[in-house]
Amino acid sequence: MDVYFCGSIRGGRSRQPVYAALVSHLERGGHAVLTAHVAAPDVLSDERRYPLTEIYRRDVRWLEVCDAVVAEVTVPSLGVGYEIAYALHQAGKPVLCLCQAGTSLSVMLEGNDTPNLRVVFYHDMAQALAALDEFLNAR
Ligand code: 6K6
Repeated sequence: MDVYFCGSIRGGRSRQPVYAALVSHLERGGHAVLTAHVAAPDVLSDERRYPLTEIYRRDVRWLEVCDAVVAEVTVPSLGVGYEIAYALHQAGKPVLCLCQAGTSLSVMLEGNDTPNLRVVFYHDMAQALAALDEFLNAR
């Protein structure tokens, strides 16, 4: 599947190692991750050379063509929130949100009963990866 992976960039990079583990797992499973750069340690310096409008338009195009969206939402990010809403309500894509257990997640996600959305709180990486596999296997 073509997977659009979302993770915080300007919202804060403290979960970058988790993003990298999720993207590696997806790629090992044979999926194409359109936004693998989100998991790269140097995404900010790498992508700074592109015009911001180009980045926005490319990301929206990928949201339109992907098969599924996976968002790691532990670190709050306006961009990730925007992508989730766009994926659900403009592009009609299934969305999995993964959040570290114990995080005070926005009610706009935790209380969201949109049929195409699944929110999973995980205690460790094994749980996160199992939720990821279950979500993609159901597509
Ligand atoms: C440009 C200037 C400085 O850094 C950049 C590179 N920025 C981005 N490159 C690619 N995707 C981005 C960039 N900024 C945000 N996004 C998208 O929004 C990604 O797909 C992330 O899932 C999400 C992160 O949003 P913020 O609000 O945390 O940055």
